[in-house]
Amino acid sequence: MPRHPNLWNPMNDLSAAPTSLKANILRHLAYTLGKDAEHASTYDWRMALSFAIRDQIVEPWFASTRKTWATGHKRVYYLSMEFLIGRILEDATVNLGLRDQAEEAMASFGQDFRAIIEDEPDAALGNGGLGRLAACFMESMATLGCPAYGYGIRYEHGLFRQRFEGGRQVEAPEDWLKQDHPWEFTRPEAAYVIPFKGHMEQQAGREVWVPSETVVASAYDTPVVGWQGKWANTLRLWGALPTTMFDLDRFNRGDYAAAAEPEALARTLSRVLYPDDTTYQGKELRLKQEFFLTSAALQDILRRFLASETDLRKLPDHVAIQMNDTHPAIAGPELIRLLVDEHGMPFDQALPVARACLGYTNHTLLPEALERWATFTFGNVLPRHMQIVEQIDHWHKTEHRGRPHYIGIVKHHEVRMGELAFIMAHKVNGVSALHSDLIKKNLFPELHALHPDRIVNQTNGVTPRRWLKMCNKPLSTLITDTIGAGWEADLDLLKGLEKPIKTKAFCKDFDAAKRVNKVELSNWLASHEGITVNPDALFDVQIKRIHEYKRQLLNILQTIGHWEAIKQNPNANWVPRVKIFGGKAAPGYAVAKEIIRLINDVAEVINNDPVSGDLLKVVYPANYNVSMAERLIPAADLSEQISTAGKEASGTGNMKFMINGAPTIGTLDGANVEILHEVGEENFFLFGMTTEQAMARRQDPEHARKAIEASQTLQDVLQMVAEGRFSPDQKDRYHDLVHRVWHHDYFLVASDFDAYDAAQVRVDSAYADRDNWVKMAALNTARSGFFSSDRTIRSYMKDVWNVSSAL
Ligand code: 26W
Repeated sequence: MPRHPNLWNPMNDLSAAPTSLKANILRHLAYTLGKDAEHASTYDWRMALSFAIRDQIVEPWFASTRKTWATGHKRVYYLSMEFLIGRILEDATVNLGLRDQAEEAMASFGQDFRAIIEDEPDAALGNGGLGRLAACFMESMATLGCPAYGYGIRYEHGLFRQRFEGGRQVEAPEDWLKQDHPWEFTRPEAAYVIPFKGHMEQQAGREVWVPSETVVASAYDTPVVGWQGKWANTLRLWGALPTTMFDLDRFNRGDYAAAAEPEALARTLSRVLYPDDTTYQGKELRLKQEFFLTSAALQDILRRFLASETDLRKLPDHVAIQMNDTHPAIAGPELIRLLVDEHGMPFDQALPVARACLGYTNHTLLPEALERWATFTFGNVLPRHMQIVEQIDHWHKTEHRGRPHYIGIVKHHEVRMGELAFIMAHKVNGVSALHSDLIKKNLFPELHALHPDRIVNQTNGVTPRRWLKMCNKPLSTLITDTIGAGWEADLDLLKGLEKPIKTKAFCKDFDAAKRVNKVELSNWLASHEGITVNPDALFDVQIKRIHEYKRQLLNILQTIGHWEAIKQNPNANWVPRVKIFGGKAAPGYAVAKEIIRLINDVAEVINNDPVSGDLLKVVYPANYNVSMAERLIPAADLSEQISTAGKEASGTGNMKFMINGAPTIGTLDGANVEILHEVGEENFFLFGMTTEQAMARRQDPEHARKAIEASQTLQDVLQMVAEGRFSPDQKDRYHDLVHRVWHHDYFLVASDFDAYDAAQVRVDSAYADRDNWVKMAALNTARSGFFSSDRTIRSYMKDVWNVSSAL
């Protein structure tokens, strides 16, 4: 490590420039980390830099909080079981306008800024789209000066780490809190008792809940700073602590393990994130986690309200609570319980108050992902809430007496959380135009008929600070050089690129920026995956959770067909391709895991084929996460958004690719529909059945067989897989998988195969026309303004929360 003579005594530097970032870094290195620069590791430097940057956030954070109190401004509370944040340090430096300064400071200490940034573990407190959306929303609310709190759980272990063994996914626990986490402030004074189980008793003519278990929810606050540091909000995550730490009697009797039991038991509540976003499982621990988050949040909200107000009937004037899917849908009954049991409000008054505060966002139509609790489990864990749910159900039914087939909350011995959330919310929203329509038509048609103004659409968005400014320096520099600064907070300004795109000079620069990213990714793939790829090949990327409806299978089968075509005619004018996959499967989702293994097996064979050589490579780096997405998206030429129509609620990855100048190959699903509308058909590779066509197609029980028999390519591909071409050590490995395509192809891989294959041929010829391709890519960026989460949040503020900016 190079020595810097002025470093050895940090005090000298401090006195020289007491307010500089450099001085603050050195001060933290010495006084917070207790390290001398000479002996500091990358970790020490990262911590010192993080604390120095955090210091810069504290002031806007205090100012924002003070202003909200002083003006009595309405606050938004975003309740979510998941916040998929990723790394914080670089994002914070970018938003504070300190990135270059921080880089320069670290360089002056002989430290590589990149290495320091990458030393930070991802905060992976989420599974995928829903959790990442919550993180983008937190950043946009701070940018817009919308006073807000995010409420979640401080999971000790976030989403599992994925590695591949013999091509198979193996899960390992994730450990983001193993090192100190510099971004949070422990708030032991913000603690609430969370009751569970027990029974109901009559006391003085009132029903009283006598719980048999309690834990304490204790707060940890992370400030979330918006663009240019004008506003900062709080992400408050709850950790579980025992009400009684330790059983001293047992300890004194020598029963040491049992003595620590209460602590161990309580801690399980915030121990791990459920890694399943596929199937609803009905596990008691999950219900307890959901109630733990929700009750802690609501107690905190009421405490804050009552610090300045007295009349709880005014709650909706000061408080908007958003339920991120049904996971916190117990908020309806819990808010009623707190108002009625703790604050003496009559039920008939409490219900409309609660409803006027609550909004519900639906994120999936998949029936297997919709939460329903057995009344037995629900009543056992939350006996008081079971009563309240029945009361709500009865009240709603009475309000709509005479409906021919009334849709209730409790049915067939189950509590249906979707119906509960719908009935207890004043607004219900889907996350793309198509999805919101399908909610009306297919998911809640009855409730929609009763409440025709309740369902609204709020198309998702992503934050352009993280997903362009931060992750794609070459492109964001070019944009600023071309249209000036300001687009970061007003993404519609990207429209200003349309004119320059008509010039050769701009297109050359745009292409050059993409190439820098592709070279960087190639180098990373070489060092991390040991694979050499040609940076001039077309980088074709599908990154998302592995799920049948997302159809990674369609992609890999088409890849096999393409490989076979190359082998038949290796000297033809092929466009070289690199197929990149990324994503995790839920640990219990066997079919998804089989698809992962197939992709890895296919990669093994294709990548070692001298005939196809550089014309086709398949790479699947393990452990896809937010940080990997930040690397892959800026380097992508083609965005794969190929879900079966009607199944992807929105997608947000699709928007990130568009912003970063990668055209989409995709179906008419989720927000793809709106991307197509914005970018124009000539800049989007559309294929496949519509939602209606897909539904009609399934009516024919022979649809898959017919599609396969009509496609020679698909027949050949399935034959190769079935014969074991990609599993020579176990020829029948994919026998079941191929059988399912023939006979149980619910997601219509076979029926869309030829259309997808043809769209890929269109991609190849478009890519071969370089000038036009670059133009197409650049137009994707220019027309992506709609997909900023600032637009989404503004719309929630107006249509759902009725709250204004405090800036
Ligand atoms: C109960 C198990 C469970 C857990 C999580 C079921 C379902 C989920 C989520 C609702 C799944 C999810 O992440 N949905 C995604 O939400 C994104 C943000 O709105 C959308 O862009 C994706 O299309 C949608 O799949």
